[in-house]
Formats: sequence, structure tokens, C-alpha cells
Amino acid sequence: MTLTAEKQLEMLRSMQTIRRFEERASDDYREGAIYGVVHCYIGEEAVAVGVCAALNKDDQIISTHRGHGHCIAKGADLKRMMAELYGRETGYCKGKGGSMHIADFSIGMLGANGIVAGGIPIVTGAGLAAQLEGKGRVAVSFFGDGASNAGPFHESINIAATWKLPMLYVCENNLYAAGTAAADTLALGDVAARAAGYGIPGVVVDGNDVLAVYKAAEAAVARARAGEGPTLIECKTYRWRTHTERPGQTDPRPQDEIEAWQQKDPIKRLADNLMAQGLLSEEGWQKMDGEILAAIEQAVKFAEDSPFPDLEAALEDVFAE
Ligand SMILES: Cc1ncc(C[n+]2csc(CCOP(=O)(O)OP(=O)(O)O)c2C)c(N)n1
Ligand SMILES: [Mg+2]
Repeated sequence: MTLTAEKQLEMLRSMQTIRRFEERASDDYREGAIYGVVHCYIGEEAVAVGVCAALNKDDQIISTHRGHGHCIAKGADLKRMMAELYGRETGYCKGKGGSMHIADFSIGMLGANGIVAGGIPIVTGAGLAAQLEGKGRVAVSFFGDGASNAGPFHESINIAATWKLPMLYVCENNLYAAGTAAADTLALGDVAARAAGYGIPGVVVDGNDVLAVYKAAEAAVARARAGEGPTLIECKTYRWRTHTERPGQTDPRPQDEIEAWQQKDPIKRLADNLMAQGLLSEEGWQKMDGEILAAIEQAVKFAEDSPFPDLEAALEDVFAE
């Protein structure tokens, strides 16, 4: 299906919102205003946005430790996200979860997850629920190349393939799991090749091309809704920043590799493409960016103006003792 200009502009806005949100979160983290750990998705925005653009609001997704992009792409509220990062009572988890635990069931965002591969079985359960309910909903698991080597990935994809669950398994192959190169842990060059072992389609997509990601997701969603089962989509991409935002950490990745991937900026690529077609002007792009920055400024102000949770609240919402 050809995407309308309006939809492509929406996708551009969503990708730029992720980038600007994280640039601000990173700055504020380094200044000590944000607690816990922050992992940035910058450089990988086209994956979350391309996939989520092919979903309905009631379709469900699960995220990873690098979760801001998935939240924003699924339509999460920037104010409640920023308040959560700031540890404030108005945040998505009342300020008690931080960056790696943002969830919003009302938009089908089942949560980020600090356990590598931990979200995959959970969202496979959501896929089973979707199948049992029979309303045509699909469930999407986002995970990294590192997670694709963990047991929960294999166990989940096996049962989803066998039971033909309406699912998308979206691997964000950014070539590294923290400091470990995928080439050192992946016997096959492509994670997508593993799909053959489970009897489902596996596709490799340029994860920095949001339109290509959308197209692959759209086909997989159609297959899932038709009752034909899951698809494994591997998006080749790259994170621009260090594994976490903690200052001073070593980054084993070669500088020229980082720079080469920055040349493949997914946001610039879509913006240039829209400009070449006359669907976006330089002024229009500046205006959009200005609106995004203003929304993020408001989100920060909302967070700063919100109280920290009461000390007694530490024992509320706790499900294990
Ligand atoms: C079960 C588990 N093991 C180890 C870690 C520490 N850890 C956090 S992120 C990460 C790397 C994950 O790599 P990948 O799945 O490729 O995701 P990426 O960070 O590249 O997005 C590791 C090892 C963890 N959080 N959970
Ligand atoms: Mg990775």
C-alpha cells in the first residue's frame, strides 16, 4: 500500500520526537535530574516507528531496556514518560519504575523490561490472548540481537509458530549486545535465518528505512490477522550512543563504524525523501522540530513541577515480598 503524505509526515514527527526526547533525557540524566539507568534508542527510530505505524491502537507491543522509542511510537504521553524518568508521582509507574519500566495498557504498550529477552514470553502470552479473543488483534515483541541468543526467544517463537499465534517478532539487530559484537555470538549471519527452524517466514529489512520497515510489518500484520501465524522481522540498524548514558563507559565499537552508520540517519533519510517529492519544505521541517522541542520542554516542566512519591508509597504496588 502506498503511504499517504500525511502518514509519512506523522512517522517523521514520531521519529524526531524519539530523538529529541532522548537527547533531553540524556542531558538531564547527566545533570543528575534523572535516576536509574537510561539507554538511548537514537539511530534506531525507524524500527519502532515503522512497525507501530502498521498497528492499530489495540494491538499490543512489548519493549526492552531501550524502550522510549517503542513507547513514543505507540502513542505514549511525553509528560508521563518524562515524569517517570524524573522519578515523580505523576509518572507512568508513579515514579517508582524509571526508564526501563514504562507501560501504558490503554495504548497497547505492555511495558519495557530490564531483563534481556524477558518481554518475549510475556507478549507471546498476549498473542495467545489475542488468538483466544478472536478480535483480530496482533501482538509484537521488540528485542535485540543479544536477546535472540537467549532461551526465552526460542521457547516463545517455537510455541507461537506451532500455535500460529498472531505475532510479530521484531529483532533490532544493532550489531552489539552491550560490548559484545553480534558476529561473536551469532553463527548465522542473520537472526532472521532462525525462522526457518520454526517453520515461519523470516525477513531481513534495512532498519534505517522506515518505509521498508513499515512495508515488512504491514505484510506480517496481514499474515497474523489472517490466522497464518507469526513472522520474524530482523531490522539491521545501529545505536549512535554508548550502551547506556552513564558517563565514562568504554565503547569497543570502532569510531569509523559509528560515523558510517550516522551517515545512514533514518530521520534525515525520510525528511530528504519527503522534500525531494515536494511533500515537505525546509520551513515545514523546522516548524515541526520546533513544535516537538516545545512539547518536550513542557514534559520536562510537568516533571519538574510534580512531587516525588511519598516514602510510604514504596511498599504500594509491590506484588512480591
Ligand atoms: C538476563 C539479563 N542478562 C544480562 C543483562 C545485562 N544487559 C543489559 S542490556 C544487555 C545487552 C542486550 O543486547 P541486545 O539484546 O542486543 O539489545 P541492545 O542493548 O543492543 O538494544 C545486557 C547483556 C540483563 N539486563 N538481563
Ligand atoms: Mg543489540
